[in-house]
Amino acid sequence: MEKSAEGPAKKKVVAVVGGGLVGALNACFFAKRGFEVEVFETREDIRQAKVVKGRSINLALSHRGRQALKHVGMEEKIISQGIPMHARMIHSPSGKQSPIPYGKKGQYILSVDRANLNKQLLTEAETYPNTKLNFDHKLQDWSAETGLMTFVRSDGSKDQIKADLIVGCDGAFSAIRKQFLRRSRCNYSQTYIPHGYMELTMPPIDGEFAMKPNYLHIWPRNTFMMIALPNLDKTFTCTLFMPFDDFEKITTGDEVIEFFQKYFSDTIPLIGLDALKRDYFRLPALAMVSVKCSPYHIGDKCVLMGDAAHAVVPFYGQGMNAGFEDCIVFDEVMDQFNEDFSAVLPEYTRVRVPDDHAIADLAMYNYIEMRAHVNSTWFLFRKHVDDFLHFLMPKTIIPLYTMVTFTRTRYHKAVERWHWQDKVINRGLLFSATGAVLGGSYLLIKNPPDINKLIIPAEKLWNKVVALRT
Ligand code: FAD
Ligand code: EGU
Repeated sequence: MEKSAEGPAKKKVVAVVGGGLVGALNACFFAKRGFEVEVFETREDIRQAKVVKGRSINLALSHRGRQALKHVGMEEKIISQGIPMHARMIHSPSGKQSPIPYGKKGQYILSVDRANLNKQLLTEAETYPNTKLNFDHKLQDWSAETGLMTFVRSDGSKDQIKADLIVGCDGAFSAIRKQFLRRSRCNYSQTYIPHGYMELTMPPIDGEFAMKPNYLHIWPRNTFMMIALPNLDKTFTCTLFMPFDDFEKITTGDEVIEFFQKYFSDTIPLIGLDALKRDYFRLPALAMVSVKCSPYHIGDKCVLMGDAAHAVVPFYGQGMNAGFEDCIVFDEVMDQFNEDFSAVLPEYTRVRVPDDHAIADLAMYNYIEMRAHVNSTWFLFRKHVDDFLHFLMPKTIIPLYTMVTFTRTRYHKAVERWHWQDKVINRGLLFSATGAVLGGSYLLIKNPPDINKLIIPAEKLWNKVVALRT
């Protein structure tokens, strides 16, 4: 099923380094424009591999990611293999479950299988005759002066290849990015958080999902947190987030059970006692890193996208979504500047850096907030307050997660608006408080003994609200 690329044939060669989620999608974007696309990927073809190793089994796909898939005609196919999650399901320590919808009826996110998504995108890229996938090609080095790349293969042989444009989609530990760090006026920061994550599988019970399937299940426990997303095979993938120190404190099967008994007791019968004891020790907890850099380009030769440009901690479910949106933004700038790389690349950096940095900050902020004081009661309370304010003033107050998850509002604009909304809310509260004080003073004059009974609870409420907004 070969299809021809749109527009007149162009000879320029675009090398996409990394055939992960963003690399495979980007190959489609460039192929659609008629470039000669060469994808280079370290791993063997995952479509042939028996076991695909790597991070997280499933991911939350939301609006930004879906829009990018739509650009290359893949949205329907991918969503048909995703499981809609219309709400979060908050699990309290006692096992009580409370749903909180993501929004109105049509607003939901999708749980998608990472390996399947990656395979489908590679297969789609291959349907373009002007795309070639090169597996078992690990980028070792490249020259920013000449654009010459050196790849090593598993048999030890080397390949040297030149391209007109190099697109670095090689993930959080990008080899392409290394050349950026050697240059003057390149900014870079990387932060490992103290938490690690571990994935555990919850099998089906009697052939059915062990919990309600159309939810993002969350067990918020301050420093510990667990999240579960449904899979098509009726399992759930549970991801436990916890400080590395605490992971290491648990050394025996009995200690695992004791720990789960204390914090996630409702999941023990669902994951299974023996499976839990075994799986906890199968793989060590994995690290999470946040990476920021700028600029995203070197001259007219090279550009970074996806985790290579901005690895974010997963506490907003936006890493892949942001990387997919990178592809749309680049595509838009290509239209604007007629595919002139010397103009497109700096413009891409200019428009995209503030947004990627904003989502990196938001994800880190949410990590800190969750870790500091988010238990199940607090989580429920906060979301209900946000949703209530939205209900009262639907045009004025839009919850941050709504802007991030269900719109393509530029991430940095979403943050600006969030700060502005906070001011509006605080001012609103100030008016009410001023009103209360004035009213109170009047009452005080009229009827002195009663006022204390009125003011003391009001003050308590006010303090709660202040705590909430900071
Ligand atoms: P990667 O997926 O890392 O792909 C990079 C590719 O480059 C790989 O195939 C690799 O083999 C290849 N490569 C690396 N080095 C070289 C080299 N030298 N030469 C050639 N090839 C190379 N995001 C969401 O949107 N929603 C979620 O719910 C979500 N949940 C997450 C949960 C966890 C626990 C984690 C850790 C992340 C989560 N993310 C989520 C983030 C998401 O996984 C990443 O943002 C996404 O995978 C980035 O895609 P990428 O293609 O840029 O990088
Ligand atoms: C973490 C790991 C709930 C998948 C942030 C919400 C996540 C995901 C939330 C993982 C949370 C946290 C949001 C979505 C999503 C919530 C969101 C986090 C998917 C603010 C596979 N987060 N995640 N926020 O609102 O906007 O439901 O591993 F627990 S989806 Cl940490 Cl919307």
